Amino acid sequence: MSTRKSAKLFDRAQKILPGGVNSPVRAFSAVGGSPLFIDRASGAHITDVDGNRYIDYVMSWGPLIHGHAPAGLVRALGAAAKRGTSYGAPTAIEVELGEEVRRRFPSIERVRFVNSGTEATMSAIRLARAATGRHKIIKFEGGYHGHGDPFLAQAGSGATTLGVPTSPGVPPAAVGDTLLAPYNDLDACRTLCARETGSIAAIIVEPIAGNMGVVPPADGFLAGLRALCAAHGILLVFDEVISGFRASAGGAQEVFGIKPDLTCLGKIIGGGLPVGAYGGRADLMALVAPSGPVYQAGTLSGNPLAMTAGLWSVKPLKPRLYRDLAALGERLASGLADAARRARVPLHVNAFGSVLTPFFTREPVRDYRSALTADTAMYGRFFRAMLARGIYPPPSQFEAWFLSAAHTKKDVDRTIAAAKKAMRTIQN
Ligand code: KE4
Repeated sequence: MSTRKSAKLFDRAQKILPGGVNSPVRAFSAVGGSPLFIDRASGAHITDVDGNRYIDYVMSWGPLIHGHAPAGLVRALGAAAKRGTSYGAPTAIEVELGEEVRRRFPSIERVRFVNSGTEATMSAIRLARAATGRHKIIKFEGGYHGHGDPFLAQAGSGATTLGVPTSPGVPPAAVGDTLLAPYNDLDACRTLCARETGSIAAIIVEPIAGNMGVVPPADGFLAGLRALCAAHGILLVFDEVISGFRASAGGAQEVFGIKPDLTCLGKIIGGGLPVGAYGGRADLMALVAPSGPVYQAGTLSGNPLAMTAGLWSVKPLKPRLYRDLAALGERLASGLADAARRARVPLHVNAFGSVLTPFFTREPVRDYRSALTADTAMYGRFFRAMLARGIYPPPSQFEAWFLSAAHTKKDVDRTIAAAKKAMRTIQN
């Protein structure tokens, strides 16, 4: 399998793009080798510029719950583009998508569309600070909420993958109000709330963690956070950029029956085009400009192409899809675990519906510290062995594998067969 054209493009790319990429995790620096340049994709498959075809489990990091380039989406985007790509003015379709979001997420009484998950979380925290008059926030070790300054403390995803959980360039003042607690550790949160009583504006949490790898919430964790926030006048912010429309059509808040004060969305809500959103209680959102003084704006916010892709993606989501995705996810998770068992490779697979992460560690992974026990070098060898067998997993141990409606049982069984062979080659 030649990857000569990708290698040549990567050489060229590194002369203009920092690290040759536009987002760090894509650079393969955590798994070795140089990144594949993708030429096209369809359904559950991507094809690189050398013509190699793979079953894709990155799926653009989550937005593509219907798979790559569904025919209906391509048609809808073509028709929308003919009417113009962006007006910088209100449109009917952004209202329609907003109403659809509220239908799926009853806690979101008002919503503002932005262009990324980062913008959504940055704006939600600004709003929480304005609404409470408080400055501090609690985030969780290994939680990733985009690259906004306040969040780059013990951040997950690419920040952990690169071993730089706290980034240079972030002045101490920018994270000085960011308090950290281990994920799934309610006692640690209680201690922080008691110590900092009256100064915490928000607790921001991935209700199903995806950026230290997949780590589901422990029983009672989310309900405990909800009660803690109510007791201390703290706003509960669910970062559902991954779990929104992914864990269910109403996200993790529907699955666990928890009503946050604010929710951040992204990924699926844009169907593969740049969209983020934040929303929640009407009294809070009324503070957002121009209805209130909290400033936030965006040239391309709510642009008609992205709204078209988002509406096309979220409108047809039905419970049956989630049942099918969960069954496929379970099949893949147990198949990977079985492959590791046969090869005597230490592996702990965390899964939730259509997302999962195989951690190369003996111990259960319940938080960032236990996730960090994973053998990232072994994950790198596994990644390369899978790539050589036509499977494209996330190029990082600390990311989620994503399934879509386009993945078939045959794809999953092919993946498991490849894993059985790969596992036999990765022991040192
Ligand atoms: P974006 O700014 O990348 O659209 O969203 C930031 C973000 C916010 N919240 C959560 C829970 C997220 O997972 C993300 C982004 N996710 C990563 C993958 N784990 C994006 C991939 C990348 O950085 O290239």
